[in-house]
Amino acid sequence: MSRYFQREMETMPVEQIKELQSEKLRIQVKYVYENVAYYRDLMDKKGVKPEDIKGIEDLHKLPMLCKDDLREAYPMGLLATDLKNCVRIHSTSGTTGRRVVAYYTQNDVSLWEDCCARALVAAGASNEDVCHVAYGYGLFTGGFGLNGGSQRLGCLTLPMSSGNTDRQIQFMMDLKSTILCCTPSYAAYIGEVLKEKGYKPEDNHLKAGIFGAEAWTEEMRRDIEKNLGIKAYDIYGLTEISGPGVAYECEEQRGMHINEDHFAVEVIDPETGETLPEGSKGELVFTSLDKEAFPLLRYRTRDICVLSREKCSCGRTFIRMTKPMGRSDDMMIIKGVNVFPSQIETVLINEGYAPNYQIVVDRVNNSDTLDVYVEMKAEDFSDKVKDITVKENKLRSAIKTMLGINPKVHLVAPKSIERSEGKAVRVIDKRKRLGITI
Ligand code: DLL
Repeated sequence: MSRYFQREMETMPVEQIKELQSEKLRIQVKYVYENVAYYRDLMDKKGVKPEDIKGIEDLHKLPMLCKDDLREAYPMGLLATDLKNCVRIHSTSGTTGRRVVAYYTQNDVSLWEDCCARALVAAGASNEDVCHVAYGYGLFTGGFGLNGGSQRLGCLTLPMSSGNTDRQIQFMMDLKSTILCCTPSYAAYIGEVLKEKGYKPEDNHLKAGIFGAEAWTEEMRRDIEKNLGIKAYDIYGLTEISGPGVAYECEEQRGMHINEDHFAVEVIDPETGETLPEGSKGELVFTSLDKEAFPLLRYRTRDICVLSREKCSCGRTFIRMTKPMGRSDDMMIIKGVNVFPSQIETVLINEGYAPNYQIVVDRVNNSDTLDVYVEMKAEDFSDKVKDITVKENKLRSAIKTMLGINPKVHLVAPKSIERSEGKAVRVIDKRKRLGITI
C-alpha cells in the first residue's frame, strides 16, 4: 500500500515547491487579469500589473477578495472562462444574502479529485477499500468531492449521501465499509445509532473516517474514535477554493497538509490585512494556482489558524495548518467576552457528555444571556430535580472556568436535541433578530 497518492508532489523539497508556485502564480495572475474584469479592476485600483508579480514572494502585492466580492460578482462576475468550458457548479449553503457559486472545468474537477484522493491515501486508504461517502451530494461539495477522490483511487465507492441513517448502517454492515466520509457531527450520530442497535465498535468493518466541513474538537475526535472503533482524520476545504481536500491530515495527525502545488496559503491579521510570519495565529488566505474556471487570488476565508513548516514524519513536505480555531465570524461576543462554540464543546466532552448540545445567545434587559442546552446520556438520565440541579451546577461552573462568564445550563432528556446529518447548527443567536451588530 502506497503512503502517497502523488509521491513526487507530496514530498517535493520546499525550495522546489516555492519555484513551482512562483511559476504557476505568474501564469495564473496573467490569466486572471486578462479574463476576469472584476479582479482586473481591483488590480488596477491598487496599481498592480501582472508583470509586478515575479514570484510567490510578491503574492502580498495582490488585492484580496472576500465573501462580499463574491456576492457582488454573483453569478458569473469572477468566471474566467467561457461557460461552455465548464462542466459543473457547486454552491455554498449561504446563510444570508446571495449564495456563492463556484464553477469547474473538467480539468478543475480532475485536480480537485486528486486532492481528495491524496487525503484518502493519507488516512490509510487504497484501492482495496470500501469508501462510504455520507456527505451530502448536490450543491454542497462534500459528497461529490470525496466520491471523486475515492473513485480516482480505485476504492469501491458507496455514494450514500447524508440522511436515512438506518440505510447507512445496513449498507455499512452488509458491504463492509472500511472508510467513512461525513461531517463529524454525523459520524457521532451514526456511532450513537449503531450503539442503540446493539452493535459494539468492533462489529463494524470501518478502520478510518475522514471528517470535516465543520469545526470539531480533539475531545470530539476521541469520542468518535471510541464509539466507532476507528482512527478519525480531519479534512478541510471550502467551496470557493474547490471543496474538501484543500488540506488533510496524515497519520501523524499534527495539523493538515495544504496541497501547496495547487494552493498558495498565507495567514493575515484579520484587522489590518497584513501578512503575518509563519507560526502566527491569523486568518487563512488562499490563492488558487492552476484553476481554469474560478481562480480566486488571495481569498480571505475568515478561518483562524496557525501554519507550520516543521518537518513531518510522514514525509510530506506541504505546510500544515492547525484545525481552524473557529471562524472569525463564528466568534460570539457575549458580555464583551470572545466565545467560540468549540470552547463549550471541549468542556462538555471533558465532563462526560456526548456532543449533542445547542447554544442560545440572547439579550434581555440590555444584557447578554448565554444558555447551553445539553443532552444527558441515557445511562445518566434522572427525573429527580435535585440530581439534575447538582449536575447542571457542576457543568455551569466548568464552563464559567473556561469562558469567564456564567451560562445557564439546561440538561435535557436524551434525544431531545435535533441530530445533524450535515453541518450541525450549534448556535442560535437571537440578538440578530434585534438588529444588534455583534
Ligand atoms: O465545507 C467543504 C468540505 C466538505 C470540507 C467536506 C471538508 C469536508 P463550505 O460549505 O464552503 O465547504 O464551507 C467551508 O467550512 O471555511 C470552514 O469554516 C469550515 N470547515 C471546512 N472544513 C473544516 C474543518 C466545505 N475540517 C467552511 N474544520 C470553511 C473546521 C471546517 N472547519
